[in-house]
Amino acid sequence: MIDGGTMVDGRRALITGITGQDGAHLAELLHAKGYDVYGLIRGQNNPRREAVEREFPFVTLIEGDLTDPTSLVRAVETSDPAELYNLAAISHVGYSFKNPTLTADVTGKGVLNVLEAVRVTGRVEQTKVYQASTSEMFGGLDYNRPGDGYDEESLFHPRSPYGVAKLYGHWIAKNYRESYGMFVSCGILFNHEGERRGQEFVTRKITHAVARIKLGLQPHIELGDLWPKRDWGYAGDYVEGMWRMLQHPEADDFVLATGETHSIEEFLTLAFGAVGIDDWRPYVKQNPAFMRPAEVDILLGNPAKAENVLGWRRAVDFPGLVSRMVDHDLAEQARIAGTNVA
Ligand code: NAP
Ligand code: G4F
Repeated sequence: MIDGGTMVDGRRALITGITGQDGAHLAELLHAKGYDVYGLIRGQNNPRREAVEREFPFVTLIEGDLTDPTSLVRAVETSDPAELYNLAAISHVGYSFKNPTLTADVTGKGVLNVLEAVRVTGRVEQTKVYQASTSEMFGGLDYNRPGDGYDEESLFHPRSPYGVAKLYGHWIAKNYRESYGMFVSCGILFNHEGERRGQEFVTRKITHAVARIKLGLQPHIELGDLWPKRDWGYAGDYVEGMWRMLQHPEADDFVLATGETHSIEEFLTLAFGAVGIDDWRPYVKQNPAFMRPAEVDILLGNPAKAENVLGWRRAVDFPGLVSRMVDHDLAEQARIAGTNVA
């Protein structure tokens, strides 16, 4: 088993998606382990740049975009990474229905651009790559129910432009493993959340609104469908799993999940309950604008392989996840509003 506290002083890592939720958790983790951390940042004036520079002054930022192969070659040459974590993507499923071509270019073909940057710079032997694959590739359809949980052998049937693009990324990563012997491991990660989650995702949208409703700052929240079920874990636990995949002697695919599934209604019950509101229904309105042309009814993962082979375990459970997100948002909203939370 790999020791979770291993120090690897001076090893270089490049993270794409440094401004995202997982990028933040991973930068913190790798820095604590002694890595020199580089981050790919896009745009001539990325609004999140200042926050990254403030929170992670140890990260060297390199400008680049997943759709610009030359910029990726430069990023790889500059950082010369032993480990490259490809986290960048258009990652919002609803947005991918509205911008399917962009999603294909970034979330799908962008993976090819990253792999090619490693290959054409002659780093097939020296750079290990982590590809951020997703449980959205499974789809949750009637003929393909998760049973005891989707695992690495389960069928894929993606239900969104995002899921389809990710499936391309997953297979091109496996293809580079098989064709060139590149060390590329794919983490098939189920939903993972936390206080750094973007507010466009349902969990953070809910905990942010719950805090504001409790403080009298907003009257209600508008959501789409409430019946879908997800296997929700904590992002801090999942980046540890990503790192473990690249320390394993062989490149492979691994599911990271909690093995539990809960509906959005259950999330609402716990989140409102955490601020002393027993009945959430008066505060929730349904708005078709937040519904999707095709929905993934249920996601449930089986993390047995990652647990047995990598020694990975999630630490935060579902109630613990909801309460830490609500507590964080309550404190943050109270601070912004200048009130005290008892
Ligand atoms: P996130 O918070 O949405 O972050 C996405 C990152 O991608 C941001 O840093 C964004 O940077 C960057 N990005 C977007 N387009 C780009 C482009 N064209 N070039 C370079 N960077 C670009 O996502 P996350 O939750 O951290 O997830 C990390 C990865 O894991 C994603 O690939 C996601 O699809 C995958 N995943 C996530 C989950 C989950 O539950 N969180 C589960 C399975 C898989 P900007 O600041 O420029 O927008
Ligand atoms: O929070 P979500 O947007 O996450 P979703 O679609 O499961 O995707 C996330 O997890 C994937 C892993 O399975 C990642 F690959 C992906 O990048 C992303 O991180 O939506 C969760 C559920 C859906 O069923 C959605 O229809 O919540 C439902 N929902 C209901 N009302 C809503 C809303 N989702 C959002 N974002 N906003 C709503 O108002």
